[in-house]
Amino acid sequence: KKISIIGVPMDLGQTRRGVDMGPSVIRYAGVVERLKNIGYEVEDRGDIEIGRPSELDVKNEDNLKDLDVVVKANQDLADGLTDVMNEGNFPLVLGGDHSIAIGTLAGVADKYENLGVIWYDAHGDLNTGETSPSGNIHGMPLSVSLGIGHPSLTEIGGYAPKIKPENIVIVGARSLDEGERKLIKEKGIKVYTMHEIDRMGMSQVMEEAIEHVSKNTDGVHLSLDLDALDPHDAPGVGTPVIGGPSYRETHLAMEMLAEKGIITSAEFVEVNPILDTKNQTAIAAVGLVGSLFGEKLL
Ligand code: DIR
Ligand code: MN
Ligand code: MN
Ligand code: MN
Repeated sequence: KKISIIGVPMDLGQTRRGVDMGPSVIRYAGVVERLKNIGYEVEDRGDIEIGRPSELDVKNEDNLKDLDVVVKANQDLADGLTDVMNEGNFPLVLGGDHSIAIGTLAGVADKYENLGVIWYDAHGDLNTGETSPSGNIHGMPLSVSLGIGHPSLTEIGGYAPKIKPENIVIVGARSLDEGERKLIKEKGIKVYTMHEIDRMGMSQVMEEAIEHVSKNTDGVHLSLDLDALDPHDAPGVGTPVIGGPSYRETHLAMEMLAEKGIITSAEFVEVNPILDTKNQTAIAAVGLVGSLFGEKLL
């Protein structure tokens, strides 16, 4: 199967500049070569164009920063993904901050009745303008995809919702805002926090997570926020939270996904080279992409 890479140099979903260079440094770390070495045909479709607001980080009356530019880019991304899906290729999206998951899911979920989602993140990304302490749209893509939030976000792609709460699993959570906790309970969203990872180990967590997202679904999207990893292994992120899974544990998670062959689209987001050490976080991302696509030592 052919892999189509789309870069999304978006940094307006949060306020740490530099994450717009994510696609570029992940390419520099050799993502295309890595996938070709495993035997895949790969096309790099380049980057989605991101507009610039006249002034950065301005919240509108609904507590949403740079809404118009984020909406436009996500609409373009959704269209790009529709093309990739129509060609029958595997979409691999490189961020950019996590607000781009809105467009990714808008493009991907359209092709599935019941898309499963693995949200590998230190955070829940379940805020809305009402609950968000920051007004940063990168903290909202999962709720938006559930059809909860500002209509200009939830209606991207021309339909809502994109996904159902029972088809989602969040892995790696250790920072949840009050409104997010409420929504998780209300919707019954399956969450494996660091507590469960500590108790059961990553292997058992992933067994259960895979079972959960593949039960009643016809495809599974992986949305991997590099801030899910412990900051020791992934320092180049805008919102690091101590106490995360290691590179090794995350690597195992990717290998288990590869073994089961359930993933039908993926995105790797939030790599910020300005905050990184010698491109370590992009290199980690490329290692994880390799494992996700079945790379093996022997
Ligand atoms: C925080 C941070 N919960 C917010 N979210 C992040 O702004 O809503 N998500 N960093 O990955
Ligand atoms: Mn659908
Ligand atoms: Mn995060
Ligand atoms: Mn995130």
